[in-house]
Amino acid sequence: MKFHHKQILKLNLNFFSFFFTFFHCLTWAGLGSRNIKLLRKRVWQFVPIGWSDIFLDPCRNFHCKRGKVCQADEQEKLSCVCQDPAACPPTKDHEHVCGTDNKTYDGTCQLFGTKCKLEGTKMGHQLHLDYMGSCKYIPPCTDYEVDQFPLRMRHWLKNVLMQLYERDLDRSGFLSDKQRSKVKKIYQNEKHLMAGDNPVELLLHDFEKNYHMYVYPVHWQFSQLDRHPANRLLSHSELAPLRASLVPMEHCITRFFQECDADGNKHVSLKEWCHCFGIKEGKAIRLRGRWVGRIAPFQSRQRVSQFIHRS
Ligand SMILES: [Ca+2]
Repeated sequence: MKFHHKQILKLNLNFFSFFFTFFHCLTWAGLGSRNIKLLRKRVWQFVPIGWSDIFLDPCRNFHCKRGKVCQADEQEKLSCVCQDPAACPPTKDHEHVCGTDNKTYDGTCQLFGTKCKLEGTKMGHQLHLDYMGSCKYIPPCTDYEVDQFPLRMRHWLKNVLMQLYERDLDRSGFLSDKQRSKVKKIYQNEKHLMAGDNPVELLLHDFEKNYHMYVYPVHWQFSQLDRHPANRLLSHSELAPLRASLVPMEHCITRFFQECDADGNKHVSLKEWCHCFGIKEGKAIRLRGRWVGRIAPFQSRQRVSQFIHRS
């Protein structure tokens, strides 16, 4: 027998009101709240799976911060308690994460559950998500590499936007109208440097020659990150999603963001961000050393799509 969705809703409401009335009648009849709870538990054993979540779960609209879960006490008073790391849902290999304690966790649930359990301790305070993926050796970032970094990253940001634009042509929803019209200008400019294995010299030359094409991607990435709250300042946790995705491929990103916070107030302002990418200052960034050879991860088109897929 097929039910129309309105009929299903009506059935659900009838079902809910029946139990609501039934349990209240029991209270009036003098049955203790403990007995009612026991009876309720027995009754719900026969309720179809999923219904109890909809009608019974008092936590359904109660939100807890990362690492915590909602719990109802005997009086159905709600509170947030630490997620038991052992009770996290199973994950796949690609969902593993590396903590700042250099331990691999099965997923963010396990990491933040562990952090919560350590709350109040130095270890808990220091534990953060370091990067996505299992822990591995991350080589230190040299002065030479950190100098190259903004060239690669702003070129990469430009190509992330290009790919979003291409995807938007097939199936809209990746970019807003305003973003689409801004990226369209870069996309249609025949001079734009394609993603690929570009030498550092070429990236620098392109940046100096086509500076205007890099301004929007740098601003765009800032606004993507500046959400909680949107205050033109990037906190450690606002930077974390980008940093955590890129560390395994770009080991300089941590040092880069640290140095970007020029006044050392633990936040990267829009001004600091732009300065780090050589934007607004008008010209290319200051060079500390001679740049030779070819560059690594950011140039790869494949890695750009991996990043888009992840985010
Ligand atoms: Ca912010």
